[in-house]
Amino acid sequence: MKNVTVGEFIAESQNNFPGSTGELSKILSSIKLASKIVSHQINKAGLAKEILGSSGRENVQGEDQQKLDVFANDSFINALSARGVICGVASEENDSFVEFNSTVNNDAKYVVLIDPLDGSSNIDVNVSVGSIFSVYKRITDKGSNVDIKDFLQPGNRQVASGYIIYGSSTMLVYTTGKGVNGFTFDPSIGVFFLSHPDMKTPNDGTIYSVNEGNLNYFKKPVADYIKYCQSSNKDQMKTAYSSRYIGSLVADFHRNLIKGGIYLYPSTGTNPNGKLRLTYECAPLAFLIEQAGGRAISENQRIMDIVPTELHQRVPFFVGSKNMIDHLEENLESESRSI
Ligand code: P6P
Repeated sequence: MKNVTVGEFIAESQNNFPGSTGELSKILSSIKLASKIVSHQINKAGLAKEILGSSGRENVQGEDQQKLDVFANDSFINALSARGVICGVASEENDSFVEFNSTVNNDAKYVVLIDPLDGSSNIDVNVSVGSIFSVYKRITDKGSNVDIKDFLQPGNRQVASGYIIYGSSTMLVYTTGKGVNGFTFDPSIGVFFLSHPDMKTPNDGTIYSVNEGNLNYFKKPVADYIKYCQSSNKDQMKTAYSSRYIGSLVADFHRNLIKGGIYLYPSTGTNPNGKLRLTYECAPLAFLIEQAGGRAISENQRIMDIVPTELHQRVPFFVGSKNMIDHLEENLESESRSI
């Protein structure tokens, strides 16, 4: 495979969109820049104690905001605002959306939603973390101020989504609706190279990723599915499943995307609507997994069809290999029929 950089790939892909004006390409380039900056900080975190640990503040979720959460959030928002191609950003780290109120930005046609650094509490223990992004066309008029309704669109209206995983290597994985491609960062020359072209997730898998400590709080259909995964009854000729849960969504998602598997964050006692946020975590990953041949559902519908009612809305989230999601969905549907 010729060493294609992500910049070259974006430029070549732009030809897939007749009449495109290059704005989406500029957004992806902004995200690429921010991911390099964040990756650099994360990779030296263990040596630069001053960027580790808590910022002493809480985010809108009431979660302890890590210093690197703030750094990542600022890095993405600054990079995205600098190119004049989006009119606003919504972030896990901000109570409401951020307007870029310049004339140039108000004329822009896109909005971006981000989880700038998911799983950041894992950084102090050197576990992989990630950034997640989602891109929509605004629905308000060009030239007007961006509005909350621009950010509360169903996932099936996304024009692009992706993530960056800061792991043993830094990777950018994204889709613009024409398949999923993965790029690995070469820090020696500061370039992302195409390393995983046209990613497809296996229809089946033997990995299930869930916090089994919450098992007693899960609804019966979900608990029954997990018990099925835990069983390895040879009489049923069922392949033994493996439990793999890193506690870092992007890392668990990335492994399962490549190897096959299912990630579950159901509703629990402490999180009756689940823990993960629909707009900047579940919907972008749902777009990616569907483009790679997998599925993403909540308890009773496709993630991409849910119309958000609020920016930080949480939903139960099940994502991964098609056949595994189909099996879980059968459990959920038979339960709802029996009620
Ligand atoms: P729990 C990290 O806080 C996160 O949002 C995801 O990255 C991760 O999958 C999940 O929460 C872990 O949550 O409740 O199992 O610790």
